[in-house]
Amino acid sequence: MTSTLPQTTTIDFLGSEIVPEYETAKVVILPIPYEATTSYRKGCENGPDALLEASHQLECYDEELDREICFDAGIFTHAPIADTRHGKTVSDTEMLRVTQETLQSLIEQKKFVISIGGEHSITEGVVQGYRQVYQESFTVVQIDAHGDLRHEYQDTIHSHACVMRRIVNMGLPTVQVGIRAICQEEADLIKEKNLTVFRAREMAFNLDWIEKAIASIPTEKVFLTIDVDGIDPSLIPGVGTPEPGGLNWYSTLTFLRRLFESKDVIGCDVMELAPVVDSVVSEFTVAKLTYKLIGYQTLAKGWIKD
Ligand SMILES: [Mn+2]
Repeated sequence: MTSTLPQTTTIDFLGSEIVPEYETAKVVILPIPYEATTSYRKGCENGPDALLEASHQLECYDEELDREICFDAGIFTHAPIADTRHGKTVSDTEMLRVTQETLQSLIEQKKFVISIGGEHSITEGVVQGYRQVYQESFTVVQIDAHGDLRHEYQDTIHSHACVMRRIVNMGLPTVQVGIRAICQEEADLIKEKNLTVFRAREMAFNLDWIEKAIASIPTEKVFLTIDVDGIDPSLIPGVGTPEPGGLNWYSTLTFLRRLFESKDVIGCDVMELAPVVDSVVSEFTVAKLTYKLIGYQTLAKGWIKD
């Protein structure tokens, strides 16, 4: 466990002109460019840098919140961890260990961390970091096209397709939103354990699901994991396993704002961005989504500066 300040990265969220001192930053962006088990389209190890570069095109001023949120929150970008780029090998055990330890250290320093991936299997290590610090239970709210509830996939239990099964096995409550692709094993598990699942098919035609989903969360504290393929691939085509029929932009934002207002969101991650050559739509959309998370948390926690 390190007690020194985290090393800075070469690409800062929103750009280097507005980076606060680490000590004063409420928010830490933690890039985790790890990819080992993606099974269809590859490239999510390049997600974090693409998101960070795209964030330089964001307006600091959030027109919904009527604030330059970045100056209220203070956003510090951490150096990448568990980096598999350029052919580097990081074992799943090592990725989970460094992720858990880094999260634990940042949470103990009272930072609101947004981990950016990288493949979804990383979330197991992220959530373990919160479990080291928080004694009380918290709910893992997942936005995703997929259940990620398989026990094992392609000979590993630490696959992107298994991450929510690991979390269910930790004994944490879960609420899954936007789900539209599961296998028989997952369908059986959902019934057997009576898991809370909001299916995209049932969410498509009215917005009732937003309040129902909030009401279904059994704890005050929430960890939010977003696999960006939960949102419709027409908005974010740059994912490893695209599925039609996903969440639209404004219902996603409405849900997230309600979630941050009504619950204590202790952390979040944004996973599985895999950039598409010659298109910046995906990374810009995910960068904007990340800034919206920061904005909603800033409002919810009263970080607003006069
Ligand atoms: Mn997914």
